[in-house]
Amino acid sequence: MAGLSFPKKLLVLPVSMAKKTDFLWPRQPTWCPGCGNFLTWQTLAQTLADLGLEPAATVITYDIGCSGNMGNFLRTSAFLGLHGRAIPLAVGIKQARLDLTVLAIGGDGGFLAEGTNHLLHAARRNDDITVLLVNNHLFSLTTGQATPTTPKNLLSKTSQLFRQAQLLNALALALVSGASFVARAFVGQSNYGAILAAAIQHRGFSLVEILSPCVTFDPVYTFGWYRQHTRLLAKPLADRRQALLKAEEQTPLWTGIFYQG
Ligand SMILES: Cc1ncc(C[n+]2csc(CCOP(=O)(O)OP(=O)(O)O)c2C)c(N)n1
Ligand code: SF4
Repeated sequence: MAGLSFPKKLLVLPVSMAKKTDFLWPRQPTWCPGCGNFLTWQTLAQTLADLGLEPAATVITYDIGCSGNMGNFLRTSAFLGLHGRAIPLAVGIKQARLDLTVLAIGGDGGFLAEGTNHLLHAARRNDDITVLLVNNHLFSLTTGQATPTTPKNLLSKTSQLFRQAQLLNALALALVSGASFVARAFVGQSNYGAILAAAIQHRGFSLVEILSPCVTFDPVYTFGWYRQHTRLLAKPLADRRQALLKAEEQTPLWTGIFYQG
């Protein structure tokens, strides 16, 4: 594939003894009770510990937003950036320090509206970062305006302005841009941590679209809805084209690793 390539053999790094609790600040998050972000917070802390990573050698860059607020509750090296700009921050940090594990966390508003260009170019260049796109279908921190992923049947405060708008599909955009690892996960699925782990371990650009219910502003795409409508892929698709077709299906809504090149 085009862009940077990485040695197939993984570098052997010293394994840290850090535990899950070492990745958590001892303070209670301020998300609304029941918000999907709680599960990402807990699952990611466990995954980073399971991977033997060191909190100080793990850098997470954050967008503004409810998902971006995770930077106040996950204990790693961190940079809380501007809305839509967590990806270029992550790219810059990785370019300067190849020894660090670098992730970027942001919402569908940040990565698919304000900062879409950064997502596409990081995928195209195969930058060695992991992007966790927390899709709750809305600009939630600013109380629920429509983003490029807001389905037509979810009536947000600004839906009437965008009735004709085409939705953006994060996985499809990443796949056509050349991303070398593309996955989707629902925060409530049992192998959520395994999908995050595979993305973090992948050498090159990895994207995980995270289906994360906003229990305050989204009455449609609830935990129950996702449990009923998502289905797990048995294994990654054979090629990018097949992955693209699967990524665009809505019924069922597939989760799992779609493509790894
Ligand atoms: C450059 C810039 N534009 C707009 C805002 C206002 N703003 C702050 S949070 C936010 C919504 C965030 O939505 P999203 O990225 O989807 O994350 P969520 O809150 O849904 O997790 C917006 C529009 C900002 N802070 N900076
Ligand atoms: S507004 Fe939505 S996304 Fe934000 S903390 Fe509350 S439930 Fe979570």
